[in-house]
Amino acid sequence: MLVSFGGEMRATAGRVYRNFIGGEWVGPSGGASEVNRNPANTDEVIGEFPLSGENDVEAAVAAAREAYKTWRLVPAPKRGEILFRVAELLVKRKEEYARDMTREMGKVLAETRGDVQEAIDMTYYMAGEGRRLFGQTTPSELPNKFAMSVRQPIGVCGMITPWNFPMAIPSWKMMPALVCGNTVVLKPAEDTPLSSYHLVEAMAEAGMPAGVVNLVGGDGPAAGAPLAQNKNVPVVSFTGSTSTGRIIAEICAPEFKHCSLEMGGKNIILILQDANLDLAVDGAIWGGFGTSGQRCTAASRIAVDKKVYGEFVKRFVERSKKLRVGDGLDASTDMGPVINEQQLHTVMSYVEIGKKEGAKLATGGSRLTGGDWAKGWFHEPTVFVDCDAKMRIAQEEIFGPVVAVMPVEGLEQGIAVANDVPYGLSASVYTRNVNAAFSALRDLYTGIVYVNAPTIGAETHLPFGGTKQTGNGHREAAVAAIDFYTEWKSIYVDYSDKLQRAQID
Ligand code: UN1
Repeated sequence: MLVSFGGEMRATAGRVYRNFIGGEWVGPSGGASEVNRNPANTDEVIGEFPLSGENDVEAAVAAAREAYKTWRLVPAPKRGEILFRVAELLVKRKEEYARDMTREMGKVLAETRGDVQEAIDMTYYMAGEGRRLFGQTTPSELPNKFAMSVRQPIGVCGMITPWNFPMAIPSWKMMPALVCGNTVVLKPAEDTPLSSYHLVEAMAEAGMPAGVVNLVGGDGPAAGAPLAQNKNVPVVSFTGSTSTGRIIAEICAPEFKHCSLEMGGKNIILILQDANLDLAVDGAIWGGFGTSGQRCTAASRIAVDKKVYGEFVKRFVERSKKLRVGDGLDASTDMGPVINEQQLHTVMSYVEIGKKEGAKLATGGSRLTGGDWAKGWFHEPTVFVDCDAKMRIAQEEIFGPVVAVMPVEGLEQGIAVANDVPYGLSASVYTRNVNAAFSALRDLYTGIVYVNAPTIGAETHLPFGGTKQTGNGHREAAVAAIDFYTEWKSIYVDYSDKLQRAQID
């Protein structure tokens, strides 16, 4: 079979993957598929994946709806036991899945291992929740009356996930939903279907009953939108861009669907005059260029106290220049490619915007071509210095290896700059002054704050999410996820054998 790739016709090879609906691996009803390629070497085919449409989504939702009838009644500890077995399989296959993930989306092996590990952590955590899922008991106002509230599942959850954490994020959504007794239809990012396939395969093998988890591959408009729209899907969870999140929110609004949105970020590292600069440089490199800057938590802005600005810039730029860009499977690589051609062009266009705005390009700024880079979507680690906080490169999410550095006059101005963006996911402050650290913790208006650590590296048992246009008030992970995937039911049991009237007698 020949497919068009950037105008060029190439032969496909590799395995043909299918959707997972009602416990069966089935091809998409329209028969369409797409060939996925390694962003570090586009000659390498990852596989052929389904491009599904509304019919496939309908079938998956119907299967999930049917399965919900029984799954919701399975005791939560038993649901947790299945999740525990999923985690055990992921542990066994971590290396294999991580390698496939690097081939599929480019980030270096150490990071894809971390991605699988996040899925493992979340799965074990939610397996344990099967024996908790705590409600509340509370005294009644009346004698011989018992009062409590319990969590109830909601139904079929539609999940639309991004390519940058292709196993971690689907697990953040699916595991809490499932342990609570909901069933799931997952529509993974079209750039990274393989990791979701692996995750769902492990879930099926661990004994998840048919229809409890369903996987439908495809793109946003053809498969994601019908999933969010489906009237039998009362819960929608989405991670991705703010513009797509707005569309999802609009789809969900008329039916008042439960809708959780995790969207953009413009996260800052704030470096105060007393900071340990070696530590701050390490943090800025990892936060700025980890996953090629393609994290919603990436440290894409760095504000540095003027007193240490020159020294920080010198060290940070030196280190950025030394980063080795290449294939993430190569142990000597520090930074892999960006995900695809379109993302590469977005990064390149922001470099032009930065130059036009008058930011000073201190290193990087170009696509990497030729040699080992000839067949991939590589871009240099790029640092703009002397930026103004109002510049577009310091305000807008780029989702690539581009960092904007700017001088600030102390803590107060640093916090004002930090908060003056449309997003509020993560922020970090480097200082050894306990008063400054606590002031920053209080005043940074974000969902996550770090002290003396970069903006990335959230753990699965703390709430994850952001303020302002990063989210819509919900959080993922931790007990916050249990809150999203359940509804409270308050229960009153009167054992007095007579009519007792609350608030009247
Ligand atoms: C994301 O970029 O969408 O905190 C998630 C972190 C990771 C998760 C990032 N644990 O950077």
